[in-house]
Amino acid sequence: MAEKTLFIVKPDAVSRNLVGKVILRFERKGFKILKLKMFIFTQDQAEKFYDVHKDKSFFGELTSFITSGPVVAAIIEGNNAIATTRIMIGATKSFEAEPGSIRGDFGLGLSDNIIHASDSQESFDHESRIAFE
Ligand code: FUP
Repeated sequence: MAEKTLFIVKPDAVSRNLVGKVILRFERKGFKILKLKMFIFTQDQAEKFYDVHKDKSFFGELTSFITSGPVVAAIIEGNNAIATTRIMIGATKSFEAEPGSIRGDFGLGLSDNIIHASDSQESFDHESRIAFE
């Protein structure tokens, strides 16, 4: 079933010139890119984007990292997009993520963990509204 999801190449990956390599994974897998945008999150957008984490100890660190430089957001479409993309990005902690996953292959960080991807239809609706507003 064709489904849409959102991913965001985070500031660490953009500054390390990994945008093309990350996007390539999704094209190679068979997803179609519907929208693509480079921008810098404002503080207000970041706080809304991550509002599920607003009571967590790492919220300040998270919003300051995501606003620290340009990101590249994409909406892609394909079979089972939300769950498949989550498999492709790997575990949240890059240093524990499986080799072969995007985080497992490209990073070692936690807040600087290369890529974000929506984990449900609700988060896709919320996050894509903010990223493509
Ligand atoms: P994920 O969906 O894999 O991006 O992970 P979460 O939604 O659990 O976390 C959102 C972001 O918060 C992660 F990208 C990394 C960051 N984070 C921290 O900085 N510290 C933590 O202890 C947990 C998550």
